[in-house]
Amino acid sequence: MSQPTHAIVRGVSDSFADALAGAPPVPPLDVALARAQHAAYVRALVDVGLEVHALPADPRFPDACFIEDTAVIARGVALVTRPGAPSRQGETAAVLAHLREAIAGLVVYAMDAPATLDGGDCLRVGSRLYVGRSARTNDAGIARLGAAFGPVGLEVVPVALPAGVLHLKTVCSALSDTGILLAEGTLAADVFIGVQTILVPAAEAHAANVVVAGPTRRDVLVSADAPLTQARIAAHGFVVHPVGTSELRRADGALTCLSLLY
Ligand code: CIR
Repeated sequence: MSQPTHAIVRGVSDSFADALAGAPPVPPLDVALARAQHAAYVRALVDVGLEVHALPADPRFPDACFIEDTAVIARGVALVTRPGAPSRQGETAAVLAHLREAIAGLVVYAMDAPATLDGGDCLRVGSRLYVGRSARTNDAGIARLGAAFGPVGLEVVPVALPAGVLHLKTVCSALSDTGILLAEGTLAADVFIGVQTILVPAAEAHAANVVVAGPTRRDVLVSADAPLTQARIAAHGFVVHPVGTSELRRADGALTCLSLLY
């Protein structure tokens, strides 16, 4: 896995209380708490050595802080997506402009209807790019992903998601080029080809989504309220950085959702 040096994030909007959520949040989402958790996340990215660029929040798009869904970036290529939720499709304009203007040498592609794809459905492990076929990501989106990343040597592997799982990375994430975290009882581990799997206990399923960074890719941002998962990750020689995610989670967000790394 090449080592990311930069992160792009997007602020939590005043309209965040209207963010999409599978289960309507009761009580309503707390924008101030979400902002505080987002700020702590950005500090953790900086602490592990990433240069962070923040795009401004936009009240037209309550979910825009979940910027991961708007692009897939790997091997010098960026595919700006067409998110599966219609209310999120306008989020991509600012991301496209930033990727085109600010990152020299990046090849930037866009995605057209009828394709839809959320970045949260894309999990790169080594030279494979697993992609969840989900309520947000359709076959045309998966084909577009293959057309963008096949030429740079990434093999796209579709994965059917169980009903009720929002994104592939809702239940798993990469720890290295050869290892993943996977929430117990969600996907069969043999979906992933030749990788070592660390299981996350069902009670901490949300913590299967982590961000790996740092100069030697040994720093891992992990949900703060997941002690068993933190211990399992640490036992494999990683340095754990706990980050609070409770309010972002109530809008179905997790750690990878909040940044684009490159
Ligand atoms: C949504 O439903 O689109 C947002 N409320 C949550 C998106 C989370 N994104 C991600 O996991 N990549």
